Amino acid sequence: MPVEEAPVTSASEEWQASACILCENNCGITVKVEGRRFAKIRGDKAHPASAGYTCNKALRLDHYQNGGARITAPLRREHDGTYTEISWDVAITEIADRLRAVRDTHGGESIFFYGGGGQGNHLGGAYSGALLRAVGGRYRSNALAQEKLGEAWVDAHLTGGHTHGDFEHAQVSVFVGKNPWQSHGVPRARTVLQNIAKDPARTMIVLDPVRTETADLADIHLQIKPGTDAWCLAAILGEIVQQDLIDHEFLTAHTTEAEPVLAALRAVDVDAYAHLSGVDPASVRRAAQLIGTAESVSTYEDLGVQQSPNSTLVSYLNKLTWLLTGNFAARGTMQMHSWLAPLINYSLKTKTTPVTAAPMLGGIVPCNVIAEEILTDHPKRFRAMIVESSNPAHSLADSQRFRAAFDSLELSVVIDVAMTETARRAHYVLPAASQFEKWEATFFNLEFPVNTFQLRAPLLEPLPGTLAEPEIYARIIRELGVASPLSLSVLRGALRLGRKAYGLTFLALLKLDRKAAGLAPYLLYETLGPTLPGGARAAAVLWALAQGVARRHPQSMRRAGHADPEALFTAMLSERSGVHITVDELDGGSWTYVPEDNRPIPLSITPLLESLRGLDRMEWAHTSGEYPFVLSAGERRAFTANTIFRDDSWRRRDATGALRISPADAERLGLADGGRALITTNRGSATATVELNDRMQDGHISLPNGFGLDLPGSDQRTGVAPNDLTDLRRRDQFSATPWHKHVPARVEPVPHT
Ligand SMILES: Nc1nc2c(c(=O)[nH]1)N[C@H]1C(S)=C(S)[C@@H](COP(=O)(O)OP(=O)(O)OC[C@H]3O[C@@H](n4cnc5c(=O)[nH]c(N)nc54)[C@H](O)[C@@H]3O)O[C@H]1N2
Ligand SMILES: Nc1nc2c(c(=O)[nH]1)N[C@H]1C(S)=C(S)[C@@H](COP(=O)(O)OP(=O)(O)OC[C@H]3O[C@@H](n4cnc5c(=O)[nH]c(N)nc54)[C@H](O)[C@@H]3O)O[C@H]1N2
Ligand code: SF4
Ligand SMILES: [Mo]
Repeated sequence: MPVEEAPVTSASEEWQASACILCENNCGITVKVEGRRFAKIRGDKAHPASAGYTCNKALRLDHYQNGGARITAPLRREHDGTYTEISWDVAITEIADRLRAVRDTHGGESIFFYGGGGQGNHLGGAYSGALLRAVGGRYRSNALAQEKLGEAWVDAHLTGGHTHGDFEHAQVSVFVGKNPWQSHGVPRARTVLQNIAKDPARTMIVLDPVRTETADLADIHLQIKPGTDAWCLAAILGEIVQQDLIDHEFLTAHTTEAEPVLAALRAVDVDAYAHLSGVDPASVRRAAQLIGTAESVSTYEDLGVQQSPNSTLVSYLNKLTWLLTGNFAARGTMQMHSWLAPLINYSLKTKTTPVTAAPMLGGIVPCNVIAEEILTDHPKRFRAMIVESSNPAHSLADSQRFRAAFDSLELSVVIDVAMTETARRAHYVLPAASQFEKWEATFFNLEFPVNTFQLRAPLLEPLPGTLAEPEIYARIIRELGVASPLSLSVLRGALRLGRKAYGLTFLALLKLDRKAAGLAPYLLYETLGPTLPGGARAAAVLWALAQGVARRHPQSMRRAGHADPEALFTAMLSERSGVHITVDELDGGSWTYVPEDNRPIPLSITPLLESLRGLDRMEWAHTSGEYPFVLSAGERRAFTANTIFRDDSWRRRDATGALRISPADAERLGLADGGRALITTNRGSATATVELNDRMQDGHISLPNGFGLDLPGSDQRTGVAPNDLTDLRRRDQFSATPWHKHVPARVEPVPHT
């Protein structure tokens, strides 16, 4: 069946709806396109979540679309390390042949998938599972395995799923290792933060070693020593329990196993733990009093703790602050939400990785073991890797180790828009159409009580030579010849009778043929896809996801105005600025999302309670005489955006990604503002421009994320690639998430040459 062409306006007077692709908020934007340039970008007032809001970065998106470094033909790496442009047909045939060979020799499980979407694009990734199944693969990972796996495991124990704060209404808002002023994560973050700061009846508490822009707006800034959150949160919880600020009614009605938790917290020496974390016990007590007596509390934990020592324990303690005080499932408190497609598997049944037997929390291979799963002679090692929409040679801890591992693979394929650090080492590089050249969407649908979704239409024709990911996956699967032609023709036949017949046939097929279940996205793409209007073939998978919403949350879906899944699907296809997928009651509505096994919420997590009890014996400092500083390697700043922009000129400030250091440390070391410093860790060294910054405390230094790219035609990097300095062995004991924010380091002046 022919694929229709997308209706594309390449030189248009019209404002076209789309979204920003730089962080999980995906604020709606409208764009005026001139030729292939984004002449004007504005916040989209019609967007159901962002309502016209954007931060400074969205207006720079032309640097993503037209910033260079695009690839326009499939590339094959030759023996001498050079790349040859090949046709799509040749690329697909060769890749399918080589995948087949790896599968036949070592088993499909040796084929490993990494990525499947970044900050703005998850639609392609929805089809990647079909390719993995087609080759018999089981293992995959992505950036969430560098941040959220410990938190997800704690969530799986407690509420059984992801929770999100209601910062619009919370009386007390707590940010733990999170700087929403710069990094967002909270929709319309700057407005929300300013509203909290302006309102005398509302309070903000920030735990951060840096006096961030968010901390500037806070009522209480607990400026802890880096890496000591576990002690600080234990002290807050200790005070809550010891002063009996807990919500007994909530605990009795909605939780079990509280007693071991309360006993462990009664034993906490509040003053000692506050001192250990470098803060005044009086501030800790005030924070505890506020959290314990507020009408509503919402918290947000992020990389400052999720990429630091004790991260899984800290997630647990953070969640206990709102659970023990009954701040769940009510206005202003922590809420659960619907999913269109869950990003993580919230299950306690944990598989392990094939070589190092690392627990795969959330069903995902932890990033820090990937190199170890490859660089070994173990028969079950990964032999092939497919990377999509991700740049692990830059973003994984210990770049040297990852690169050695990647280079040793029998087959590596990178699907990207640009010639990234990872692409530059792959056997094959497949050029993707950009996120503004195809139908695209994210599954960052994490809001409550109104959860939204936006299917974005292409703003421009694909750059010649590029393809959208669903088409790339489909071509490889076709070449592998794994889907039964009979299934495809039965589905097409049923579809001619209408979507209802199609749905029933699909279900029957999935029951009959287990292989079909694994290939489902591909089958949808091949059958339903070509019938969708405007060339929105990639949206086929949304049809199945809409069925899932209707099955799991029928009332919430109806409250959002969709009578049935077909209506939801139609709305997703046609509303260019996005739709409400579910609507719930602020008070109590969250409980419908708590799985039965988690009702009542079991509060004890035995191994984490053991860690909590062991805090008084635990070493908190990881620095040494040789490496006396704590380096936060990868801070979000006004002009960082992961490695999505590959064009340094997008930045208006901090062009070289300065090393921030306190004025006192700088003076002691003889470093001048604007001078150069050499930063050394046990894994490498790098030089950076120095910025004296009184937001930093002594002993703590920071470098921004996303710098240090290897751009074509230049052997000069701008700024430091943070993972040249990190060590994959420094990782959480439960989730193996990296300690990017806690890298022991040394700093020295670089003499002028
Ligand atoms: N501008 C911008 N925004 C982004 C991104 C971007 O690249 N640029 N990336 C997006 C992505 S992928 C993510 S995951 C989010 C991340 O968003 P955030 O987690 O907010 O980002 P970070 O700046 O990495 O870290 C947050 C804070 O942790 C603090 N911190 C460091 N060490 C510690 C510690 O030991 N304890 C505590 N409590 N805090 C500590 C840092 O000082 C910093 O202020 O941002 C998203 N938004
Ligand atoms: N030291 C240190 N390391 C870190 C962090 C840190 O704070 N410190 N943060 C970690 C975190 S939280 C994250 S999220 C990761 C992010 O790191 P990665 O997951 O590696 O992803 P990004 O840097 O966001 O890069 C996105 C990639 O997608 C490509 N791309 C863009 N659009 C498209 C498209 O339409 N199709 C395809 N196929 N590709 C596209 C871009 O060119 C780029 O290569 O980094 C992690 N690494
Ligand atoms: S908050 Fe800023 S970076 Fe994030 S999606 Fe919105 S405009 Fe883009
Ligand atoms: Mo991230």
